[in-house]
Amino acid sequence: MKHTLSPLPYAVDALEPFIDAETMAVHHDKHHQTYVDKLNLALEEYPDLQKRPVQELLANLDMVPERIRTAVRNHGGGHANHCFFWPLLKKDITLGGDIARAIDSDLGGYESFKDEFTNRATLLFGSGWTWLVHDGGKLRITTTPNQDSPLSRGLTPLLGLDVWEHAYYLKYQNRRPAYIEAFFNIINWHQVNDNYLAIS
Ligand code: MN3
Repeated sequence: MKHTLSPLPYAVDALEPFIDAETMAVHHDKHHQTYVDKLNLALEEYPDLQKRPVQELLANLDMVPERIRTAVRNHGGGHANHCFFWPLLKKDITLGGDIARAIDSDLGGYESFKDEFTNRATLLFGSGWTWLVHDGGKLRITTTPNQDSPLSRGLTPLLGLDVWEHAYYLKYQNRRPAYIEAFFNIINWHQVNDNYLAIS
């Protein structure tokens, strides 16, 4: 059974003007598709692994044969990170609920969260992701290089920002800070809250 690319859960122009339609189309239809294709290629000779959710493989990379481990980490990570990312984006959603209270108690409130998240995303060298995660005890902000998943570090992602240039270059060129600032207008806090409530 092969992994497949689900359609974007909204129109490509739904996030305008913060993320433009062309970027969304290329990002989803080309970049994400490529991660799916290369993950399938890596798993071709491993039918048992094909059946498992990619999140499970990423949480247990040691159990993935060494021959395909890097491919699963990169392309499986790319697939999982982007599947996680698309539903996190929506305009005009206000922060509230249990996640708001957790941000207050663990991170010192929204402004402090936003400052730290922005700094980590801005300073991340090269390609990678900035995350709001739950570490089993509390919320924290972290980054991963390339397409590494927080799941491989035993962390539960709640919110993630793709800071690869392919996520913003067509509209923002080298201005990563402007892209990061725009992101705060399109965080789907309902989804983040659901992710938080799903932690058992
Ligand atoms: Mn991407």
